Amino acid sequence: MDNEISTQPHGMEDVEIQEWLESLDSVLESSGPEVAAEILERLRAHATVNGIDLPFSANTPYANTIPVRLQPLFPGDQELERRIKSLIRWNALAMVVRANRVEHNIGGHISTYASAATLYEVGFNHFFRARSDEFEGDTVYFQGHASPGMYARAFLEGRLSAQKLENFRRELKPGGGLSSYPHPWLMPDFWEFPTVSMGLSPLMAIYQARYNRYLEDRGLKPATDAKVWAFLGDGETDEPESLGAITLASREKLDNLIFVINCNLQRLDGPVRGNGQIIQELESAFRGARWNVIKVLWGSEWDPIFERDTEGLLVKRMGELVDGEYQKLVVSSGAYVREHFFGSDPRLLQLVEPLPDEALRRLRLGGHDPRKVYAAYKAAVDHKGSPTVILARTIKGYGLGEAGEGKNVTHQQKKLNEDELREFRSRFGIPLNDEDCIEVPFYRPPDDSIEIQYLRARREALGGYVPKRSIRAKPLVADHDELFKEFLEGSEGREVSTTMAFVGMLRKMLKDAEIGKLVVPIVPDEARTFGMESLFRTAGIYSSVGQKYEPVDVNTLLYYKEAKDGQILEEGITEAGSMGSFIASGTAYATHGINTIPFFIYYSMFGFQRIADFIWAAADMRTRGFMLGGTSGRTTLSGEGLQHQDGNSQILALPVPNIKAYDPAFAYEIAVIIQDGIRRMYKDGENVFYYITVMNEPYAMPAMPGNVKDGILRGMYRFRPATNAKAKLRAQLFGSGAILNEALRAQEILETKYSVAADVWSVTSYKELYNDGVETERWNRLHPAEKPRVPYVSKCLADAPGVLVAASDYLKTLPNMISKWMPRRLASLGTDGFGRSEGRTSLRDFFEVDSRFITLATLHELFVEGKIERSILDKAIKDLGINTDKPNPVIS
Ligand SMILES: Cc1ncc(C[n+]2csc(CCOP(=O)(O)OP(=O)(O)O)c2C)c(N)n1
Ligand SMILES: [Mg+2]
Repeated sequence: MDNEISTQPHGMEDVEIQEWLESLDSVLESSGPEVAAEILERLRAHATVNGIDLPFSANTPYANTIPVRLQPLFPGDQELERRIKSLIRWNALAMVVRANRVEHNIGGHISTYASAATLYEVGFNHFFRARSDEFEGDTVYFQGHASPGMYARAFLEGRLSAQKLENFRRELKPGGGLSSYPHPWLMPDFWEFPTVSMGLSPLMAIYQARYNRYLEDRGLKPATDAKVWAFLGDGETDEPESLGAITLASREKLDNLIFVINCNLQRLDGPVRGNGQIIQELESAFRGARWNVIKVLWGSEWDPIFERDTEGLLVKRMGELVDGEYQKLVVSSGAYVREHFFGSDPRLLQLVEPLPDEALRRLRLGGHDPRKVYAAYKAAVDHKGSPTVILARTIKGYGLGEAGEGKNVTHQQKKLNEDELREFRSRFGIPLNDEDCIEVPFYRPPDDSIEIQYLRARREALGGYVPKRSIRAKPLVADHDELFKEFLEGSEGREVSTTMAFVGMLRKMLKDAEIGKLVVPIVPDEARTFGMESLFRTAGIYSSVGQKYEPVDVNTLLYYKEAKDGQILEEGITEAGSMGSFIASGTAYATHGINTIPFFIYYSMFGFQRIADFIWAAADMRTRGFMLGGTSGRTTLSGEGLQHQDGNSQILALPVPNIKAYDPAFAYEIAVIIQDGIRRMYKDGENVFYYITVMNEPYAMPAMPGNVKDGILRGMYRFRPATNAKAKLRAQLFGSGAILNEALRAQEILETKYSVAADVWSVTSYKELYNDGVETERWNRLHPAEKPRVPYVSKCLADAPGVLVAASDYLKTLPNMISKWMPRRLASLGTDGFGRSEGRTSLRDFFEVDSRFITLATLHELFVEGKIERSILDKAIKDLGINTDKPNPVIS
């Protein structure tokens, strides 16, 4: 390992090394650590100048970062806190064991919390400040699998009943229960942040901390010293998202951010780095990213041993072991530890000679020692200028003994036998006798007990209970009719894309008296793609340091203006990070009591497809706001090809229950959707958010044809009826987004060339129509005695004559999923398959979604129904120039 301290390089005498070490000690004593560091730095520079090739290392030795002499006094009653913690340990274990007794395999985790209990308890008793009217409070991301510990604490606090605990993981039982993991959707008064999909919460926490600063710099909230704490597993750090944004945190000097990584050296299957050292690996990654790194490796019991070790042998030995060996030591006897750890050098053995084997076995790790943890937390909250990460060593399944402490199987341990329960009870001093304890009852001392009194007093001192979620923002009041009015009127022949139309609305919203300040445009390095550069100058790009340089384009109208109070979050090429900002912004109504309204616009293919799990977390968190999938439509985005052309996202939006997905064609449709969205989310407080696809194909935007608002919002309305409603041959054409224009062109071809009179419908949301149909069916099933309800699609088409043809720039399955509520069979055209780098005309021919193919599909349906001769079809294929031997786009 590169953190080794070599004690005898190249025959150097011990005494020489000793002299160097002693002189450093004396500098340290006489002049302090800063001078000592300065000397070392100078020595390093001197060595480099003299050609000494010093190996690069971002590591410090395998030792506690905070030396004993700088360790603050522990301010709490340590013994009492230990007893409280023991009770929480017991109840957390009881929840899981009981749940699995009632229902085999219901699951739950014991060992994660068992290893992290001290890390949380020191936080709860001394650091986590609650939200209140006066203070925004600290924000805590709890590790998902540690949830039983949070529930068990809330039980002691009197916030959760025994019945709720009894129904852990069975929230559908009478009286309710507790969700397996932190889910604001399921426990909206308790959890704030879903963390169990590993790797999401570290990134979300970083962007949360950054968003807090953004709100301050924009004057939307006062500056405070509130912290964002994120508790992670060491295994979790292998998720690319976990460390993917750490340089943003240091670049932004987010000293309001603290990561606590519970380094129990284990993940689910086994060791995180059996053959390496995860702590050292993480240290170098975070130090390299300029974080303040605090290692909490060894408990106080080690302090006197270190003190005796004047030669640095112990630190050296500690740096030698790989994690697999450490894990083995944890489960071994004191004699084994003596032989295998200290036995490598007689001088090490001498250090521990006075200690009996039992004491060696009980040498605690830093993450289990409240004094060490307190010291680290204190240093972290006091640290200025960069984020802090605490790497705390613990044992997975701490206290489970034979039932799993430190064992590879411990993560999945949900059942304990009688002996194991009794042992756990005794180890943590739970006042239950041998008989009672095997029933694993929940145990809470009376309200007037010293434990409960202490615990409550501590929380009172810190402002109340954590976690707790509440909606603190007041609803908006304005109706915004004026704001959106102009967009209902059409572009008077001017060709604009829906993206341009949206940007126009955004520009206007930014100036609005009520929502102007609250709008948060978020874009991952695509503002120019979407024609948003005009906003750079007017709204400004947020930068915590303002603009330290004269921008190269300063003489142009639309120069790249960064400002401390800039409103746009230009996130760079990170859709995940942008989503982190979207979530922080869209949940500020709860976290901060501020109704910020995020508009996150991005390349649609890099949204649901790439960061769907963040979107899922946003949904869980009841995030509000608008996501805009830009340059969408597989045949509408020309030239970009297979990777960029999106025919998927409207499908991928289907599984997210509370996202409303729209594929509008015209500016007025977007205006209606956004205006209504603001009302629903920010006035009526609905827990929905929006996905709107916008395109870059320019065309004239029509005025809204009468009041079709209801139809736009519900998913479809008749945009242009046939001129000759009495015609013999009839059809209904359904189009969405830019493809609606193809349907309109087909309408003309059909009428002029084939005497088919078609109505054209704009389908703004297949998802809305689908949900309505499914819900109607369900209601009818559950209420057979009542008059059956009719799906909206069926109502719309009840009197609509003729064949039915849909064309979409997304997969054919989108229209198909509502076809069963249509009066007749539906022919669907869509863009299944890989895109091509081509122009729109060729793409729409290739995917068979242009006006020609809509015409052909309509004629074919009429032919199938026996309404026209085949010869008409044959002629149409010729006249329309359709190559019947063309490759199948789905598989080519
Ligand atoms: C994205 C994701 N992948 C896999 C899992 C399944 N999983 C749950 S816990 C766990 C191991 C956790 O190990 P670690 O992060 O070290 O946490 P510990 O329990 O050891 O504190 C795994 C793989 C998950 N929850 N999320
Ligand atoms: Mg772990």
